[in-house]
Amino acid sequence: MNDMTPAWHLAANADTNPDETQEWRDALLSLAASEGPARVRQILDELARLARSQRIGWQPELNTPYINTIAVEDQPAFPGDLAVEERLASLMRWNALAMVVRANQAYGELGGHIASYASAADLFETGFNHFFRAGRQGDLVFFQPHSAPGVYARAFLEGRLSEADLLHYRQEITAPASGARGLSSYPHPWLMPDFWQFPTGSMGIGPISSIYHARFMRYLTHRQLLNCEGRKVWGVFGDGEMDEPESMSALTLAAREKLDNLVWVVNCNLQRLDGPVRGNGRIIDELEKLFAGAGWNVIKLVWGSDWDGLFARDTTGAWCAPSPTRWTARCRPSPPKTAASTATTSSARTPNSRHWPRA
Ligand SMILES: Cc1ncc(C[n+]2csc(CCOP(=O)(O)OP(=O)(O)O)c2C)c(N)n1
Repeated sequence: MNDMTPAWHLAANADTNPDETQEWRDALLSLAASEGPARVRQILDELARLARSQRIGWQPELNTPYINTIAVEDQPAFPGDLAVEERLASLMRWNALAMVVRANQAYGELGGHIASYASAADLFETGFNHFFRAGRQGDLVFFQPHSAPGVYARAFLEGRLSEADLLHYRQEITAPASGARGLSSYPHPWLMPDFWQFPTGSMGIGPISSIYHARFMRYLTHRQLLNCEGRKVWGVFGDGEMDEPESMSALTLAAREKLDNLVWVVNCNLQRLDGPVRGNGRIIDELEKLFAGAGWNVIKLVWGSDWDGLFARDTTGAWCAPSPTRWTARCRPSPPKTAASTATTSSARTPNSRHWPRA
């Protein structure tokens, strides 16, 4: 707290008995050290139940610490060649940028939101290389619309698009005259039927469609009309898109129907094309509360592995405490599994060291 802290806040959080507080802290830490986190969760649940029965009026926060949900020691070995994947991602970032800049040079009004893909490239590549499964019995993927240039850049490296195609980004009408196909600005199966599965350019439609697709796939399987077991619906969306009422409106349906065939990856790049980040809050915290409250299993990816060394030196937990007076929030377990999951991410990284264990 500093001198600017309003008086009411001080009054509400003032510790009336610091020694007693310390005793409770010590008790909890010693329980964690001797019996482990499961026992601590049990005790905290019990105390919460007791507080409710006494009408104490306390409610646990829905936020977990501002750190990655999966601890470094729980990460499996990386099932690929990280160096090669990073090199490929760099090539794609570059080609996506070159494609958009060239279109803009040819026609000044053509842009391409290159920062969207720049922030999402690693998420997409991880999906393409390790999760998304193609084919008629494969997965369904809803791509963050403004990241389309990166998907074209990948298709170019795979030989599915030519250089001439890339030279006609957002020029579908004139492209055929040059023997090329035009590339639509955003994912659009009507304009590029053999390329995109879903149109996502209209904010909010992709998220809600992904939920209903996952629901319908469940229905088909249950009615024995089509076996969709093992197939997943993936949605990569921006944090700005989460502002759309459509994005949020079916979250509880997904949880209620236990749609564990649905995974959303929310790319929290804090960009929001046409809107500022709200107040002093943290978007990852905001979204975590929303999704957890709706019954989703939230997996946060906040820090890249270059931060591991710094976290390892934080022996008191000071780094991830939400505020000095609310230390217990550090001990809250993440909510149990439910329907689907969302990962939030930032691209905070520095280029040199890599600590991710290799397969
Ligand atoms: C229904 C609708 N309203 C408005 C827009 C205009 N629009 C384009 S991008 C964008 C915000 C995108 O923010 P975010 O989802 O965070 O993506 P990023 O900034 O990473 O590209 C908006 C509102 C739109 N595409 N669709």
